[in-house]
Amino acid sequence: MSMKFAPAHFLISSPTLALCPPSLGLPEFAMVGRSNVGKSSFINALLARKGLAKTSNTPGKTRLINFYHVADALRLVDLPGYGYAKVSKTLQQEWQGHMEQYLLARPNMVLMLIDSRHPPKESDLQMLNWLQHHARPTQLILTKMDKLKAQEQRESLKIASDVLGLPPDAFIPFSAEKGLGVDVVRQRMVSWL
Ligand SMILES: Nc1nc2c(ncn2[C@@H]2O[C@H](COP(=O)(O)OP(=O)(O)OP(=O)(O)O)[C@@H](O)[C@H]2O)c(=O)[nH]1
Ligand SMILES: [Mg+2]
Repeated sequence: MSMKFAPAHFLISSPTLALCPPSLGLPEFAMVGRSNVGKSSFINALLARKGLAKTSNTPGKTRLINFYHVADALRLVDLPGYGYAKVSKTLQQEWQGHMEQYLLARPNMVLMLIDSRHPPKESDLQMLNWLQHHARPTQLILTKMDKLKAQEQRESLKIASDVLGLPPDAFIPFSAEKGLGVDVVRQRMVSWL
């Protein structure tokens, strides 16, 4: 398929696994990560489409399970963040339940995003352990690298690697702002198929 990941369009928002569209045999890539880590911006960067996925500085922007249909060859799936979304605990737990059901059933690969400016949190460790426990193929991404100086970028990689117990090369450094890592991620996804 074209490495351009185009054309792409928004397909549907599904509240539950049962209401997700049929996969039609297309591979699915799901974004997970804490609220505000940059999942929706990551999708826009991969698709080179500013504003296709709705982003916001207010955590908890993405609700439901959002499907993007890409080049008639694959789908990207934007998920609500875990962590500090500005919504009620009850609602967060409800999302979490639907998200877990979706993650167990469908994606071929999970892209787990972590904000490079902060060490991974307990909730990240839990998510990673959960994905590993269920043997879900996972690619780690360090987001917002443009916010860090070169030295801080290296430190961030080391800290993330230490906290999560993975080698540094398990993480793809990324910036939706600068386009850093876009080609590497696309390559990784295509070679996964
Ligand atoms: N500087 C910089 N800002 C970014 C980058 N990626 C995302 N942001 C900003 O971070 C904020 C959150 O981005 P979103 O893409 O909405 O984050 P999200 O993970 O989808 O958030 P939820 O849907 O609430 O879980 C927005 O203000 C983005 O503009 C990046 O690579 N660099
Ligand atoms: Mg979002």
